[in-house]
Amino acid sequence: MEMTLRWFGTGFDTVTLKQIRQIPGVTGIITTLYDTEPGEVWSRERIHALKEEVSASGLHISGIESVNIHDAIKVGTPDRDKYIDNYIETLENLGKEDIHLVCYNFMPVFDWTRTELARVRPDGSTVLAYTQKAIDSLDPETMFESIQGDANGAILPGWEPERMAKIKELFDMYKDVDDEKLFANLKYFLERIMPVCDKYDINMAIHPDDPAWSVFGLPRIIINLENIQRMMKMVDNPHNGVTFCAGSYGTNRKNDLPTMIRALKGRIHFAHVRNLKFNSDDDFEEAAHLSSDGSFDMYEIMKALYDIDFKGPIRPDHGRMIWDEVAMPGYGLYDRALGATYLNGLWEAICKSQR
Ligand SMILES: [Mn+2]
Repeated sequence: MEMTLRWFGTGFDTVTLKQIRQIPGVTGIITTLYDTEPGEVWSRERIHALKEEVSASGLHISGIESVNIHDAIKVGTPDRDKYIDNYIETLENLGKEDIHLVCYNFMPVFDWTRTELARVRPDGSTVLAYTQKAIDSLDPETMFESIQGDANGAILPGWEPERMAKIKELFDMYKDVDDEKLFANLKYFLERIMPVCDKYDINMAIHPDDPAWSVFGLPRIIINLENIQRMMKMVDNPHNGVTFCAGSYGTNRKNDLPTMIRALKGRIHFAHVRNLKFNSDDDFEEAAHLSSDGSFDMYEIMKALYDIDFKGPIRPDHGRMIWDEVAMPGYGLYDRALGATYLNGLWEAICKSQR
């Protein structure tokens, strides 16, 4: 595996490439063109400039998170081909710039859902949290306003104000889309992009739905092993793979994370590894990466990745806000640096004990 960190780009991220370069063992960057809209073509020039900026810091781009999918593709509207053509052009430009990993998601309306961005934990750190009770009493159209105040001024990925302004319209677009329709639209998209992925050896890594069940009555399909296997079979190409996000699949306690990892050998192209602390089955908060701070056995997760001979990029995921840092919730420097170091430590111990 290669240890990486997500970085939103100069002007969008409070963390600098110089700081990331100083986290021991982190060599790769997972990034994006944060100011592009879904459906827009990423020019080769801009991708190249981003690459140059990252290499000048002594790091390199290990993958893109994300190239977002236009709603027309997810809904399957008559104009979807135009947006798929644009997506293919973006993939081509990434391929020409020697970038071979693209993370994306196929979630309707909301990229991810939390009900709190700054829950205070016993140690005084703050974390993102979720309770089903809060969701059930929330109007999805006002959810954005209700949590935005805790965002530390950051624009949260998938929660861009322009997007949230047309939330009613978005719900309307998806009103006839159920799980089956969403699967069919994903298949259509994947079949169209696989030739360019084959040509440039680009691994597509779908990110799970977060949380891994339906919220606000919207369809959710990338939620468990059965559905991932269905997705991989319906377009059976090694470039059609997954981002194994422990914190997202782990929201559903029926998902046995190490077992899932072993079952997905060869098709996990990217890994997000983090811990959650469950207070009950439908109340969880994001913990430190350390096993004993949360509910997951992080050793078993890393051991499963080792056992499937995982060679792709891995990154610590959301961190707690600690040491008075002010940053995008989940994406500060300090706790993610601790997470990367801890995961590297587990990995070294696993490698050496297996010799
Ligand atoms: Mn993730």
